[in-house]
Amino acid sequence: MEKTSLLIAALLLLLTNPTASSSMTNLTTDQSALLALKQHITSDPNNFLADNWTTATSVCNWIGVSCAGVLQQRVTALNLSDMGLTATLPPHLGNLSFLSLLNLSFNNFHGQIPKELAHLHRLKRMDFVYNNFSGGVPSWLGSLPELQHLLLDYNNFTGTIPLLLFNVSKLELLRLSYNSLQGSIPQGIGNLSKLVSLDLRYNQLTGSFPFAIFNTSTLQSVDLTSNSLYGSLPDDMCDHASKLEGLYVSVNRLYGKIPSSLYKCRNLQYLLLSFNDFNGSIPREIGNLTMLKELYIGSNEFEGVIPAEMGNLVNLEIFSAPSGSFTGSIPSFIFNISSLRKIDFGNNSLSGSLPADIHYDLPLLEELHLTSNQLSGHFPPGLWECRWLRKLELSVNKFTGSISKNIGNLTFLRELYIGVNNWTGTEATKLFPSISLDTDTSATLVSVPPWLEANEPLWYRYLCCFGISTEAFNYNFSALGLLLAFGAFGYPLGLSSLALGTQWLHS
Ligand SMILES: *[C@@H]1O[C@H](CO)[C@@H](O)[C@H](O)[C@H]1NC(C)=O
Ligand SMILES: *[C@@H]1O[C@H](CO)[C@@H](O)[C@H](O)[C@H]1NC(C)=O
Ligand SMILES: *[C@@H]1O[C@H](CO)[C@@H](O)[C@H](O)[C@H]1NC(C)=O
Ligand SMILES: *[C@@H]1O[C@H](CO)[C@@H](O)[C@H](O)[C@H]1NC(C)=O
Ligand SMILES: *[C@@H]1O[C@H](CO)[C@@H](O)[C@H](O)[C@H]1NC(C)=O
Ligand SMILES: *[C@@H]1O[C@H](CO)[C@@H](O)[C@H](O)[C@H]1NC(C)=O
Ligand SMILES: *[C@@H]1O[C@H](CO)[C@@H](O)[C@H](O)[C@H]1NC(C)=O
Ligand SMILES: *[C@@H]1O[C@H](CO)[C@@H](O)[C@H](O)[C@H]1NC(C)=O
Ligand SMILES: *[C@@H]1O[C@H](CO)[C@@H](O)[C@H](O)[C@H]1NC(C)=O
Ligand SMILES: *[C@@H]1O[C@H](CO)[C@@H](O)[C@H](O)[C@H]1NC(C)=O
Ligand SMILES: *[C@@H]1O[C@H](CO)[C@@H](O)[C@H](O)[C@H]1NC(C)=O
Ligand SMILES: *[C@H]1O[C@@H](CO)[C@H](O)[C@@H](O)[C@@H]1NC(C)=O
Repeated sequence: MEKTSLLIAALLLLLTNPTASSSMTNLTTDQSALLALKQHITSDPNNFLADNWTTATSVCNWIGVSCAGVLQQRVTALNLSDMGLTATLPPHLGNLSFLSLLNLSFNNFHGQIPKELAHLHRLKRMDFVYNNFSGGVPSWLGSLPELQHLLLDYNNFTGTIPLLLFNVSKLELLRLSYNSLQGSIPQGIGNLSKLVSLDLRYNQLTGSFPFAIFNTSTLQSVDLTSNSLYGSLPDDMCDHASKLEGLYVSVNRLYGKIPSSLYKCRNLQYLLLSFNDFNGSIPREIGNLTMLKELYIGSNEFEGVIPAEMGNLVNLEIFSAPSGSFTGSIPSFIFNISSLRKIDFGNNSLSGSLPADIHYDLPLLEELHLTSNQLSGHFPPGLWECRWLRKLELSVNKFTGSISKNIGNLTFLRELYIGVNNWTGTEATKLFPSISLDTDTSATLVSVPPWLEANEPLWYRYLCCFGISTEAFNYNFSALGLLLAFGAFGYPLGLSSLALGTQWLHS
């Protein structure tokens, strides 16, 4: 019953729809359009179309072509994704008047998008990602009433974002990243009331940040990374955009404080603010964003202490806050967020020692960066139990005590920077008994173990330049002995660079 009435409704729609009757097209038209496309293809390395798109069979059986229709079969989807095709687009594609999906992603289509595509009134999804289209983003895209997904990332589009684009009221995904777009982002972008995801990263966009975007209640992700946008985050940004999951605005010219009202974006998982001019302290309310997985706030003008409320971020995987002016100690709660994979507090003014008396619960930790702070005391034994640690940077601090022999358990360690500290190294002596750890023993590198030799360029770069930049002639070659011993004893064999720099290993 229901099906029949639906069918009748569809029939009526077809008969009365002015675009359907006026275009006077049929499946033969579709065939000519596709054959015109085939003729434009200059390279089809896998012969996807050459052998398959022949008039011997109906276009509806051609590879990448889908048909549908009530009265008559028409081409509704063209999906040539990832076929290795090189071609320009013929204007004839504009005759595929029933097309709702056009997926040309991951090929080498180039030239401009022909204006005849403006006739594709039923087009819902247009995916041209990873091609080499050039020229401007056509403004006629704004006249495609059904368009939901417009994906033009990784092409060679130039010029500005056409204002008319924001006339497409059904647009959900708008992606223009990795092109060479210039000019400003019109505030009219706030008119896209169904927008879910906006991705304009890696262009050369200037002007004010399009704050009107936060009026959109459907919004989940905004990525404007690496442009030149200015402005400060508005206090009411989460009043409407409460569904926001990702805010990616690193590498711009944003300033001002993080609004404390940010906690209202309760679904926020990715907050990337690095490389801007944000200032002030981190609001304690950030601890209410318990869904947060990745927090990047480095290379800004932030100051003050890291608020204790952040201990509530039990889903945090990446906490990256390098190159700021954070002071105080590293709060112990950080070491109890067991989801953490990466912690970066390098180049700040953090002091005090790492707590020795707590239970370290970081089973997933892969990277710990604490370089260039004023951290002192012993390196806590608990951290040697982070068995997935790949990168450990402790240089230029005031750590004392020894490098524990438990370092031998870190079999995934690839990079270790421990120079310019005040280690005493007794345990390391036990571990490597043949090495003398006198402060002023100098040694010449006579032979390099094969495992090290293979990594020589990397190793040389880290070892050499790190030390030389601080105290060129006070090189401690017993450190080098330690390095060789790693190879000789088969300890962390994966180690490919070890920067010990200028430091004092007292025996
Ligand atoms: C398709 O339309 C053309 C005119 O545009 C007509 O000549 C042709 O017969 C039609 N083909 C079919 C299968 O209806
Ligand atoms: C063209 O490709 C489709 C899908 O792979 C296949 O079903 C069809 O048989 C092929 N036709 C010819 C003539 O090779
Ligand atoms: C388009 O084709 C690709 C590769 O053949 C396939 O992975 C993808 O699922 C197709 N997409 C649609 C929407 O048909
Ligand atoms: C286009 O095809 C690719 C597969 O190669 C797929 O990942 C993508 O989602 C498709 N685009 C659309 C809009 O369906
Ligand atoms: C893209 O097109 C330009 C000309 O518009 C050409 O110079 C360039 O080599 C092409 N790039 C690729 C990857 O095909
Ligand atoms: C804007 O969209 C409306 C509704 O989809 C449409 O009727 C109108 O033609 C569009 N305006 C322009 C200038 O394309
Ligand atoms: C973009 O186009 C310019 C000029 O048409 C060309 O020189 C450049 O190689 C293209 N870029 C890419 C990534 O193809
Ligand atoms: C946005 O919508 C407002 C009100 O509906 C309208 O006046 C304005 O012209 C629209 N802007 C754009 C760029 O479509
Ligand atoms: C924010 O978290 C604190 C605990 O740190 C809690 O007391 C407060 O009720 C939370 N606020 C909101 C609005 O959820
Ligand atoms: C490696 O870890 C095991 C188990 O935690 C421990 O018994 C052993 O002493 C450690 N070895 C070294 C060299 O730290
Ligand atoms: C290193 O430690 C020694 C004794 O523990 C102390 O005398 C010296 O001042 C320390 N050096 C630095 C740079 O902190
Ligand atoms: C539709 O495409 C144009 C080019 O844009 C051609 O000139 C027309 O011949 C074609 N029409 C049909 C019915 O194939």
